[in-house]
Amino acid sequence: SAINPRWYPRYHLAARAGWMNDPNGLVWFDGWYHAFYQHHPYSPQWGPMHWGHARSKDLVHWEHLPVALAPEGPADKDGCFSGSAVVDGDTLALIYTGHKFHGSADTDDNLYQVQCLASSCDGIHFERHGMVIDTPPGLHHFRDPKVWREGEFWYMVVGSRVENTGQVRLYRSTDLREWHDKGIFAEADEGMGFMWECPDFFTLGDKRVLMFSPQGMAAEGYHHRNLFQSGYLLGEWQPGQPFTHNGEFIELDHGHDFYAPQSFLTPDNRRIVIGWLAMWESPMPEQQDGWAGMLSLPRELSLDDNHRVKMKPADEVTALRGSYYPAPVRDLNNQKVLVTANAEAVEVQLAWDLSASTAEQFGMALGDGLRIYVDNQAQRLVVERSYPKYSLEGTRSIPLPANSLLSLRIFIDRSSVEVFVNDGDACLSSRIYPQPDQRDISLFANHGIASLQDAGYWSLDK
Ligand code: DQQ
Repeated sequence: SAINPRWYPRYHLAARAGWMNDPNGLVWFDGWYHAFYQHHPYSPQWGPMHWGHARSKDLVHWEHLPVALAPEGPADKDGCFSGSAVVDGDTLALIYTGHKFHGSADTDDNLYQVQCLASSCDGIHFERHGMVIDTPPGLHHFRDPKVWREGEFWYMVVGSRVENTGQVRLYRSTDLREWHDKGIFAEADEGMGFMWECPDFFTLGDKRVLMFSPQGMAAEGYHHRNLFQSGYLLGEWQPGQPFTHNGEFIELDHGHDFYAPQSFLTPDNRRIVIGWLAMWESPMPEQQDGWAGMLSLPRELSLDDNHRVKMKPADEVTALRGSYYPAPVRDLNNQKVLVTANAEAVEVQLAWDLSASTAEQFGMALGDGLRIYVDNQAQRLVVERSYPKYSLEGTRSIPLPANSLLSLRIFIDRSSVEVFVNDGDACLSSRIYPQPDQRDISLFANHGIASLQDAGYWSLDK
């Protein structure tokens, strides 16, 4: 049966039906990019987790494949939770968390999370090998293994909770089956969360990056506004040792809906990240249509001169571009100008000259529900959603860049928006739920002038 097209993405990966959360096992294997994901195929709600599966030649056109892992037990009888993939010789290995309760599922005391292995020669059919790391004594939350190769060893980081402190643990192996406990890799300081989910560890430029998704960081001003966050610590590492970080936890995305990102390397050594475009507390109105959740665009990471991680759309994303339509406007003076009607799958490019823009607010609107605008008084770039019918209202924002150019690449795909600021300096990702007659894009300036150096859009999904 056909899926209701009103919110189902045209160029992002979503389950054909049912529920999706975290991306898992992102990897290049035998000529294909593989994306697995947390999946409940039987309903659009979270349930016993399976690994959904898709592959792509170019990271933007995806082919769905059969479910790769199902919770068949004994080690994973209540769910195949998040994990990663590595290429081991001719085989594709998946390392994931077996989730199980001994007794009733209403208390963490009965919860056991163990790390499991599965492998495949064709990248489609997987043989499960069961548990390779048991739950350490006294722990219950112990999940989301990320494995990488360095020198002669495999290493694995695993997220965990020790009482009320988030932790990452380190393991080492030569064969992916027998693992040695190398102790605590990193641990939350005061206020940094009670559980660290989905740790990932990699080299970027001359730094090491620990990317993870902490639960339990309190909102503070404009920071940590979602229920859970995703971000990173930068630091140094000697193989086998704990990670030493310098500086604070920095959020990777500043929108309403981005969680549990995972990274992988392309054959030409770009570090790409994909996240879940949803948040646990989100109302997810697409559940009415039998599906929920989508993955973000692939995003390339780099380190800037100030040692901040930049995140911009992977080059492959431009392959989606169809025709380009320049916007019929340069300067706006207290007015609103229609750019296009019925924008379902578009990339809008805008470059504002901030020093020549005096308007109190100026930016782009999609129908009555979404505005992406500069608040000149607050000196912030704001993403504002207003879908009261679905209890989705409110803003996320970032400070304006120090230079006078604000350039935006805004990707709309029916029920998502991803805003990339100044070539990767910041990103805001949110889910949106416009009605069919609320898809017109306009540019506006309120109370004053706004000056555009560039404005137009591409139709996407070629
Ligand atoms: N989702 C998975 C867990 C992970 C969490 C369960 C993060 O493995 O910790 O679906 O969203």
